[in-house]
Amino acid sequence: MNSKITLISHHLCPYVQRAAILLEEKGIPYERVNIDLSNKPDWFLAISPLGKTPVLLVDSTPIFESAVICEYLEEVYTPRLHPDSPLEKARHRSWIEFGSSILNDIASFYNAADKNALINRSEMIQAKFRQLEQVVEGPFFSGRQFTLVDAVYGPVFRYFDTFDTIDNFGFLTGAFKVDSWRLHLSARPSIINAVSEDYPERLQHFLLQRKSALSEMISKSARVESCLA
Ligand SMILES: N[C@@H](CCC(=O)N[C@@H](CS)C(=O)NCC(=O)O)C(=O)O
Repeated sequence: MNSKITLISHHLCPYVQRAAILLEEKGIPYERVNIDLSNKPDWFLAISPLGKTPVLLVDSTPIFESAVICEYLEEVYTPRLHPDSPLEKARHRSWIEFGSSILNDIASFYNAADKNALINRSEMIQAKFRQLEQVVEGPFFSGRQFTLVDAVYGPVFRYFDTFDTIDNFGFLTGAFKVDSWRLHLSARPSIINAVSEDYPERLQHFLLQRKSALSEMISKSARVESCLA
């Protein structure tokens, strides 16, 4: 009998999106339950030892940590998204870790308290994209086959669709292959469907609430737009 799969989620969480993308790529039916992370329900804390999303409920067994969830789905369901060769698989896992480090940089970018810190963080991100430029094959990370690495970077690039509406931070300057990779990922149905249609508005609202240098830029541009309207 097939297991009943439930993905305990948050609307904006990029780690949740990894699991959602894999579930769709593998054609696994599942239910998604979004929770409010600023007011975690008791039932969630009971199944999430770290209090974080995502949690994958397989029947009644909770699995936490996105990397573990993705490896579980990869082991149990086809098509395989990791390469067969152990060395190549390890290399892909390394670049997945690199993707998580970019997510940390993105958080320190949108939380930066002042303009100098904001520019410094944007340069850190730009440097990481330049490193990626050396290894991306195109159209996807390692050629024509969509892999787990692609599932990790789809949610990373999604942030830049919003950041690009705020200012030109030059994140992808000199990273042409990464830019083209980003475009291919943004057209992939599993990546599009990993968030709800109101994701951009939700992200904008979240960014405004940071009370950071970026929040200030967003409110300034909203003030200018309302003056021009
Ligand atoms: N290492 C974790 C990171 C998950 C994570 O940071 N989730 C965030 C939302 S995107 C969260 O639940 N934060 C709530 C909290 O830390 O209290 C994973 O890969 O699953």
